[in-house]
Amino acid sequence: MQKILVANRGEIALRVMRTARKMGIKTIAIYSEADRNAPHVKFADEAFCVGPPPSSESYLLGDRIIEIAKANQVDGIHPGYGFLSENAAFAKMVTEAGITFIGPSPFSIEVMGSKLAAKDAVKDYGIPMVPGVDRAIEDPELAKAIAKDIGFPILIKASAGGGGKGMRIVEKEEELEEQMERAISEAKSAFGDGAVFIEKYIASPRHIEIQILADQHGNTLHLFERECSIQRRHQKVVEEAPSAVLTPEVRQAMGEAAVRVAQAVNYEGAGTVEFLIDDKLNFYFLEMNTRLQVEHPVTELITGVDLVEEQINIARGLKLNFTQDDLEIKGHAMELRVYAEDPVNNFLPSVGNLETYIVPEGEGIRVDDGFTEGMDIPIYYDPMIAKLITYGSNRAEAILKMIEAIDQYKIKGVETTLAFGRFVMEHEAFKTADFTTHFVKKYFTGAELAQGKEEEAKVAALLAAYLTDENMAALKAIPNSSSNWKKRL
Ligand code: MV4
Repeated sequence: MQKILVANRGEIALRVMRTARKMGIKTIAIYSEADRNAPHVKFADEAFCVGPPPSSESYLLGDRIIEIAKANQVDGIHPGYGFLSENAAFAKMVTEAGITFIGPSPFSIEVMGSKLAAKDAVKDYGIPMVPGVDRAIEDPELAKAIAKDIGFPILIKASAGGGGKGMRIVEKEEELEEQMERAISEAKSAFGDGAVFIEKYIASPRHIEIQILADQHGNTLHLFERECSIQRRHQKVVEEAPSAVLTPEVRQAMGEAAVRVAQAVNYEGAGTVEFLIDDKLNFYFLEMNTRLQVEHPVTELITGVDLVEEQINIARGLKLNFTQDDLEIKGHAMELRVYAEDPVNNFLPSVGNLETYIVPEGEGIRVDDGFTEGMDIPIYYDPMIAKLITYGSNRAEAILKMIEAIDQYKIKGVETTLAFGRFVMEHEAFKTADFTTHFVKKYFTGAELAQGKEEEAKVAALLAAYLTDENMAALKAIPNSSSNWKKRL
């Protein structure tokens, strides 16, 4: 493999290209008109515009991307995450064009894209599942009988759903019929597939996922877990590896279960098997993500494995050059997703210009980003600016390093989730690892940060009051300073 096209943008496009370059592989970027000056375009050896800013007219145009690849002697296409990464039809088209899709087979993508098909595929592999049914339910009377059998509360899920979309909690029998009808019609309009099923609702779980690597020669390994319980409305905000609560025994059992899930669909490449765990550390298989995940760096830091390098080598047909026994967890890694959102204002998107953008540096600090100072954050895509990742010899160290890195990170021009990250890192429940997926909802209102902001504003106002008109004039003579002051006030 000598030339790779990265069918993505932003931080993940850059992250993939860095490894490709390290491996001596040439890189091709694609970009939309909104991303003309983006770092991933500048970094690549060659770059091609695929269309106007909306994803549907650019990054999602599989045909166009494959045409560019064919016209430029590309050997492999890396899809990153999001966009076309879990599109089985795209993976198939790439392969049929004689290009290597750096990811799993269309078959694996398709099976895991349907929760019901996934459950069916793994049913003979001894994987712990949430009590429930593994087929689509349409008849409300049947649903009631099943729900009574499982016990309320239950959860209705859409087979084609993802990221919590189309999920409905049902507390009692009287609500079931109406909720089911709604779930079915929602699933039809959102996914074009009205299949829904029922599971017992695990009320206060933690979200643990296992990283998998599988080569084309039958070797399937796990690279331990990531804990992603700190999320807001199904958007992950903080991830870490390892989880602070798994015992070595549960870790091994989950790792082995995840390997069997991958084997059930002849998985090839990097993948992630998602589980819920309850307060007794019982674990239940949820779904498998057939892509490189946003939070993959925390696994890289604790294992020393470059997951993109492994993806490329697997796609080339190479055998994994390590075994399960070679892998061990060393230290602890923490990741904060830095979004252009205002945590004080209900995480409202805060797009605009990165007037100041200075990233933290130092031992144990990694920043995966796709922006530079002065750039606009486009409104068309995911509002994630960067991933701030820290590493320490233990969890407390990784947390301290994160706080230090947040303090060093200087972003002006847009609101970000940096201060929210600090709130999490300093929270007693987080520090003691006593949390569930309800952490944000339970502890964060926004007022916690608003107070800090008020203080800041007061200081600025006081300072301004002391400034005479002459001082102000002097200040204005310094380029840019007056405009900065106005913004801070
Ligand atoms: C659940 C659950 C409780 N019980 N399933 C949310 C997204 C999708 N991947 C599965 N999800 C859940 N499934 C049962 N039977 C709770 C969630 C859930 C959740 C899972 C992982 C991380 C964050 C979450 C937030 C709310 C609900």
